[in-house]
Amino acid sequence: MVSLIGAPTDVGAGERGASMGPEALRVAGITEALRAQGVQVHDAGNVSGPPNPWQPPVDGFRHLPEVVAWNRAVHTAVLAELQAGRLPVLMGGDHCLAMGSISAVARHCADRGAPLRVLWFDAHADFNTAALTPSGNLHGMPVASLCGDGPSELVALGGFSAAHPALRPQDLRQIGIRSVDAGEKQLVHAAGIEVFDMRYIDEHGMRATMDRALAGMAPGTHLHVSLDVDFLDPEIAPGVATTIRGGPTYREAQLCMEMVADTGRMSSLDIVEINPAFDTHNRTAELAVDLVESLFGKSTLMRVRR
Ligand code: B3U
Ligand code: MN
Ligand code: MN
Repeated sequence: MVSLIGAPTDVGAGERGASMGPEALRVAGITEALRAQGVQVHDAGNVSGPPNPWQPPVDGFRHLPEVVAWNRAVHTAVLAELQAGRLPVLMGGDHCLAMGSISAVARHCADRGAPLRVLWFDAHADFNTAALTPSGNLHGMPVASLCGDGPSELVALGGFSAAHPALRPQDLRQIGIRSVDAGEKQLVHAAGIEVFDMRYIDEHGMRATMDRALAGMAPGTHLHVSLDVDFLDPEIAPGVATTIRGGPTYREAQLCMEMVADTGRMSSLDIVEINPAFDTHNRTAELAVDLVESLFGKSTLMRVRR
């Protein structure tokens, strides 16, 4: 059973509008598409939180109290669905919300002794800190915070700490990266994160990239997918505030999702950063729904034997 959880906010972003993401996905037919795959779907509605105050950064962070409030709400909602044995799909909202969802997934895994693998599909590494961030926007910081380098209230979500963070770099794979700030790059290297950037994808192809990103999962691994739609090339996904050209094509993106589906292990999903204010005809949400269909196993059943 899949549970859809909406988190209509843009408090972590540098532009307004990602708050419309959950409704854009519903209008694009996410529920019906999942049901067509034979998946049982429960739309849990939206979590709530404070409005976007639209203020400048304070001590390196924009809207920290609001980001904390939204992430606590997301953490609670995602953890409840996992504990009920359902597969949570977090519909953002901006990518700061992954701190709430992945900390919940990590809590659930730690309580059950289950290994965790996180696939982070994004144009950005999202590994900024207060000292490094060019913007103060917390959607540029969730990976660092989940790895223990962030504001204490966010690092502590789920009972984790800087010494025992929600996410260990060795459990993370980043795919599609093509925009990383200078200091951020050093931190990503120092943390030892496995990054499949666009150059890697260009040189090796998406199939080999995903084979590597999915390799070595122990039995019982909980696979979490965090899909920032700016991962996709802006030609196909214009409804994003932070488009970066040179991303994966429609076919490459579909292959990614099909290969995730083939593992049979995906147990939670974030779909974030859809911004209808930048879109026309809800194209990006419709594309995301196509990708969700593939994540849940849609295939044309016309494979040749390999
Ligand atoms: N690295 C920049 C830009 C950015 C990161 N994530 C998004 N944009 N979506 C920053 O502000 O941290
Ligand atoms: Mn992101
Ligand atoms: Mn991004």
